[in-house]
Amino acid sequence: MDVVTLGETMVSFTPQATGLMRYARHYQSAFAGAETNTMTGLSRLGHQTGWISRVGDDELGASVLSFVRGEGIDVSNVMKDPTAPTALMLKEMLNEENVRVYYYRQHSAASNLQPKDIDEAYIARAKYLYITGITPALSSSCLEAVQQALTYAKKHSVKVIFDPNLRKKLWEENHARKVLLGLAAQADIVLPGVAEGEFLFNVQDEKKIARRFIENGACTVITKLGEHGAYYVAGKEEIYVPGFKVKAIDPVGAGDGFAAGVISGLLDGLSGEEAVRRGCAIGAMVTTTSGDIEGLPDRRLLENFMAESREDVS
Ligand code: KDG
Repeated sequence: MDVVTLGETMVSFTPQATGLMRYARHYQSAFAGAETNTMTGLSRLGHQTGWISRVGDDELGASVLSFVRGEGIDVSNVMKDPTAPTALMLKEMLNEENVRVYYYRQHSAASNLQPKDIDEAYIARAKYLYITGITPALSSSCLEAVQQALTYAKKHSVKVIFDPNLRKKLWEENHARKVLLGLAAQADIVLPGVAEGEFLFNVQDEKKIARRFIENGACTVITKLGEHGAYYVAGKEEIYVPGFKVKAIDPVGAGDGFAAGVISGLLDGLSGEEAVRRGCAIGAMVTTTSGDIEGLPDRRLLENFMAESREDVS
């Protein structure tokens, strides 16, 4: 296994028309979950991935399982929980710039995830453990499960990659700050956005953000700068990697695609800078389609995109 992760995957419903959702009559369904978005990106590039979770023992749980399995992600460590439902997410597109998200995930099956669901051998076999700040926000047992996975990763020298993925709707801010900083301290590589750096350290500048994460314990920090690319810091190396110019229509899922690109590059033995460049390319590609995973490329699409697209070197 190259990369394993744990987290919740939901069924998402988006009205087909823009405007207040109270008037919506037709919805499009899809799947949403930052961790499985990233595993999908990796799987499309040919990497071996695994997902640890719970889904409800219900029809939506069955659809999540077959979707994730269909993307080539190992689901042998996903349990069907008969005591709780699969979670839902609704996206209200007020207009193209203003999207509101409503979660129906409290007491969901995935929020019942427990430390005992984490199989030590499964983590030990992976090269990377990928975690985000969403799973620990779901419940105290989910937080314990993330910590258990981290403990096993450390014990077996599995590298830990952490995307803080702040979701303010899911938890109280002071608690979130404390937990996210604690997890970032144990990660080898942290992938924050500027807003998360600001939330955690009250600084906006990417150089200061990187410095604070390194003081907090990380070895490598790659700060996402949206269309402008990313700022990579590892040891004495500090590099700005430009973003790719695209016509973006939906930014959601770009960060997950970015993570997939960076991890894929590292798995392929690229330099840190080249891995981040791959991350920027996939992040940009994801924004060109509506939906979180539809723009994730296979190898051929990625190579063509990187060969043909222009980078923002301004
Ligand atoms: O990163 C995209 C995610 O926001 C989406 O797929 C849903 O995991 C999700 C969440 O918790 O918001």
